[in-house]
Amino acid sequence: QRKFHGTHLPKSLPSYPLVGSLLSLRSSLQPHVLFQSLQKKYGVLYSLMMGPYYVVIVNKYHHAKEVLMKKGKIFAGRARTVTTDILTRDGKDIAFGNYSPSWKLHRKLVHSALCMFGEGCLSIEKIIGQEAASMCQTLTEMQGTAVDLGPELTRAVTNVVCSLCFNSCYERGDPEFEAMLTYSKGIVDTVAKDSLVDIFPWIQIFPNDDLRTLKKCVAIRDELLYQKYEQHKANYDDNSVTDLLDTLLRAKLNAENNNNSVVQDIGLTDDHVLMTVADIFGAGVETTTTVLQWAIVYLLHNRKVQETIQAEIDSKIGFERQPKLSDRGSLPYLEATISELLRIRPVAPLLIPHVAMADSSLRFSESFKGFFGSVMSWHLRHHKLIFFFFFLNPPARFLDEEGNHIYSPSASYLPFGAGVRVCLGEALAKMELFLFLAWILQRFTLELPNGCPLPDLEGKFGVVLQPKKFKTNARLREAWKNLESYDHC
Ligand code: HEM
Ligand code: PLO
Repeated sequence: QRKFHGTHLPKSLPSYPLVGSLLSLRSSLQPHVLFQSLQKKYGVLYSLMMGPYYVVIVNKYHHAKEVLMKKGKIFAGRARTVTTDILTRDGKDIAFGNYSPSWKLHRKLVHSALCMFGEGCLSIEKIIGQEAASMCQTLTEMQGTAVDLGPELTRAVTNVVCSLCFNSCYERGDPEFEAMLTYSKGIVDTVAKDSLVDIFPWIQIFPNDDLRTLKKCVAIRDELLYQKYEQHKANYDDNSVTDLLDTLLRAKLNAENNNNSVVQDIGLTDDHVLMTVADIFGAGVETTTTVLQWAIVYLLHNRKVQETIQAEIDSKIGFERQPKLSDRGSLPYLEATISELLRIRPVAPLLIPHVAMADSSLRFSESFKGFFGSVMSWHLRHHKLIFFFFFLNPPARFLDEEGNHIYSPSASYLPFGAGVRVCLGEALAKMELFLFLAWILQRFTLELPNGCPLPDLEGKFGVVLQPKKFKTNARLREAWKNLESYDHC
């Protein structure tokens, strides 16, 4: 066990040899709710032993600001765990990889590839619009039936990120897409969810179903990725770099032309390139799809919110044209609803745990190299409010007196994190959420099918906080009943 000689260490949960504080963490509550509730007893900054790891739970904005921004670089490390190592070939990706020159380079490359889509001819707005049209066509065909919209939302979001990463997209029923749905579910169910094997790596010597599933799913994902990589290498043209994989290949080829040995040093090996694309693909699909599903849960629980958004869309866009990104300013209630969704059901309530890479301190406490600081963003957004009632609140808190959207009503609203490790896909995710929801609500009213219970509000905690499966009936609104078809992907 690590020895601390600081004077003001945060109050700690009881801890025992080997197991650390795990006995105090046994609870029916999900981790983000449990961590929030423990502060009543232990204060806003408290610590615990996750097996052999010293963890500090940060509950207040001023501490989070220190960890994420003021000392962002010091706390920019990530924990190496058994499951994330399997997923990322030992941390050769962005999200679970340590702060390093290669991590910096890959973030920059992804950033530049995402910017390329902001303006270029393959504008992101056009891509999302095509996918929204195709999705609405399918929803029209499914009308009157109780359906799990999950796969259709996933296909739309996957196709956006597929265009960005590989310049390709999936038709409905494509076997490769079906395989992707299956492996991705397997990964989400088994990776980075504070499982015992991540806390006590030696446990992996015993048979472990989750680990077997994870390895199988990662192998299927890698096979698909490898095929895309080979196709891109074969067709690579320096004058036509149109997607993320080409952008990474260009950087790799340039480095190889300059000096072969550099490729290893700066992290442009095949493994690094593949793991960066895998991250963006995985993050791009699972996060946005999850928020869209929460949006439907929220609208089914709050019919009035849905009606208000529809009235706003009807008066500002009407039925003659499709929603555009430039409508964001004139649809403040929809924007406020999205902000509210990200507050009450953050995709990553605990962010991704940050690790101190050097000795440092947090206000009133000392910390040491290797100190594993989990930034608790959940409570940062929830203090003064009672968790179970949030879904009953209309999203008015994100509107000012004139009804304009307030982007950040409180400094502790951090759904995408902040500082050096801030989410790379924030802008993309916001564009997608706005356009997909505007398209859907312009055309459909989302209803609870007869005999189905209202969807569960708690969700399933894991690497993303997902809603449980539920069914919806998307009813075509009167104005659209005579419309024949939409553009296809
Ligand atoms: C990291 C939220 C969508 C790519 C993160 C983090 C959060 C987050 C909380 C962790 C920040 C930290 O560790 O401090 C969200 C939410 C999304 C979303 C709420 C949707 C509404 C996306 C999309 C992409 C993406 C669409 C891809 C294009 C990433 C990457 C990281 C990340 C690569 C790791 C950054 C790093 O460790 O340096 N996101 N995200 N995210 N996100 Fe997102
Ligand atoms: C989702 C399942 C994919 O198959 C692999 C994958 C890659 C990147 C991960 C993502 C999963 C879950 C959401 C994560 C994202 C990186 C950043 C994002 C953790 C595991 C968030 C919300 O932090």
